Amino acid sequence: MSLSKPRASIILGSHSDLEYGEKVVERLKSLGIESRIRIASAHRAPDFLREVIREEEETGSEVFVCIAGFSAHLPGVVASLTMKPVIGLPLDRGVMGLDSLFSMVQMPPGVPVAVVGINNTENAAILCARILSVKHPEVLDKLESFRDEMVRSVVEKDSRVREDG
Ligand code: RP5
Repeated sequence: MSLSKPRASIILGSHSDLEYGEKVVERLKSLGIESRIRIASAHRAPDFLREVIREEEETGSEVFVCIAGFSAHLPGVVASLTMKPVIGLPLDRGVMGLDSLFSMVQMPPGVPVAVVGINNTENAAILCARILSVKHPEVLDKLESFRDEMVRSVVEKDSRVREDG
């Protein structure tokens, strides 16, 4: 068991992204991970973003989840300013989310961002948990229970459909 608590930071490009950030926080909480939301646009407040990253690192945060829409350079800029793993969650705010997906995913070699699907708050949180589980066995236990529950649910649906058919 690691001495530090598993902790992540959620950075939003705008207050208007808040509902997505809250979903990520909720899922992380269910997996025993502390997190907090910050708002710091890469385009509108770049110097402030730099401060936010430093402050979040000082809290012991080990992963950054960056959520943004439109020309979503937030996770790429964060990845350039920290050595922690960065997850990008693109939002469907413009051209069906493809604008933000492409802005996040095509990073220059050397500065990776792990990008999940458009609006996929669930996978952003679970990927974050998987990264933290390498160091925190209590998170791994929770992820295993979560996976077992998914299996149970599929098997149950299969047997229900067989019985009905
Ligand atoms: C992006 O532009 C934000 O991440 C948000 O998704 C979008 C719109 O921002 P607001 O104009 O609502 O602040 O930078």
